[in-house]
Amino acid sequence: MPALVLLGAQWGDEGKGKATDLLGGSVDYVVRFQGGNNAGHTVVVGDQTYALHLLPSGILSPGCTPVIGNGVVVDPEVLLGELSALQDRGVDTSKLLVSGNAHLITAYHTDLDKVSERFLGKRKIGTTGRGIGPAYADKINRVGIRVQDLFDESILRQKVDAALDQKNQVLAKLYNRRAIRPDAVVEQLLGYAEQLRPYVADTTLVLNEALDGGKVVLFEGGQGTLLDVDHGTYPFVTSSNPTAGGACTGTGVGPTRISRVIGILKAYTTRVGAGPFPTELFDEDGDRLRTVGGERGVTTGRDRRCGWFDAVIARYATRVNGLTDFFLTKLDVLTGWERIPVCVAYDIDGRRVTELPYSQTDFHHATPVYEMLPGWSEDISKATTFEELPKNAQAYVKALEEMSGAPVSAIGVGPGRNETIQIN
Ligand code: 2SA
Ligand code: GDP
Ligand code: MG
Repeated sequence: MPALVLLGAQWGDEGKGKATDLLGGSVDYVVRFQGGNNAGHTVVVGDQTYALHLLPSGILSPGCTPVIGNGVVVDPEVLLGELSALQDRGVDTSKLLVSGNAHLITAYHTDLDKVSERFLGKRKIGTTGRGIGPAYADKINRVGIRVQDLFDESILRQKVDAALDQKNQVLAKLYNRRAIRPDAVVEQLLGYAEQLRPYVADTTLVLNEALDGGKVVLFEGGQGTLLDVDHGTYPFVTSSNPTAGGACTGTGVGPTRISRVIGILKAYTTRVGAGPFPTELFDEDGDRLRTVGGERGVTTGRDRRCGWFDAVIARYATRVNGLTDFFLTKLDVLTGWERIPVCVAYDIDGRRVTELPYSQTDFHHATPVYEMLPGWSEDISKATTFEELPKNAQAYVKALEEMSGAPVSAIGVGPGRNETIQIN
């Protein structure tokens, strides 16, 4: 198993952190390839709960090298803060590698993120306010600052000048705000340089050499397929590619190296931030999913929107990622419902549609067509084999597998490392 990808098959928060941690013991490298500290990945180890934002979840597996790839946007202050918080809890962080080509999130990116959301008003995206969109915009606009720029003061000054030139005019004219002083930005960034230096590497070379030497590399996605800037519910998306192709561009590892793409799929659906969500519930069922599932943003603390499982979305995730298998998470949260609705198709202005519509107008008009599956009332959190699950829970998993187009290879029945059923 040379390289494998693990990614979110819905709108994020499917349980990728736990799944990565589970595989952490059997892989040599865990690599983040997109996004930044907008992510919130929860890992529960024994009685300890870790919330990781920028660091790969593999940092909690002692034998594993965590890597931040070139496709990630790095807020240096957040990175150093997260490292020292883990060090305080006794976690060894010394193996971390950070790509010199990764772009930096600076204070002006976070400011711009917050200001532009405020100006969008009712039309806002509901971003995490972590500067993700503005940092990626600068990267594409070729005025981004990269990690390696921290080690060449003259280049850093030129780049910060270039980045701020246009921004200061926009800030003054459009938002009536004061100009940002390039000198102050440069001073702040230089202050991080020496602390970051030991971690910085040519991670593309490291990963390809590791693969040549027979090591196993796991690419850990942030957010989820429907938040992908190309394949998600644009414009209500994040500014990167959390789909499988992002693992290649975000690390410099070619697609021929990847032999497995695992989609993490929640047994129901959640979304945080604005945008269409056909199976969203506004009733007691939605409240119950939120409460029992603990559906609250790990980064921002926002309540997540909750709804029933949507097979149209799961099938779409199989298609755009070329998924080989699913980890089905949070099955335990569904315990106690007499009947569980599952969305098998959409009704769009009287038409029955079974594939995700590419048109935004159609998707906004989509209403779910439900099939009712029988529920179960037994506690399943102690189950360790598929056969130990109640018959109706087994049938629910089988039905989702059939509808989603790829086999289920693991089932989550609780947040802990051991609360997982492996299926061979
Ligand atoms: P951004 O900040 O530019 O990436 O926001 C754009 C959209 O992407 C959504 N997004 C997320 N959705 C789910 N989980 C995320 N991580 C945190 C978590 C979120 C939190 O694990 O709970 O704490 O609120 C995440 N990150 C970005 C975001 O809601 C926007 O819809
Ligand atoms: P991620 O962003 O995909 O890593 O997911 P988050 O950490 O944002 O949210 C998933 C939440 O569900 C976390 O609190 C996990 O501890 C928890 N979790 C993961 N798998 C399971 C499961 O199978 N059952 C239950 N009850 N909780 C789970
Ligand atoms: Mg999350």
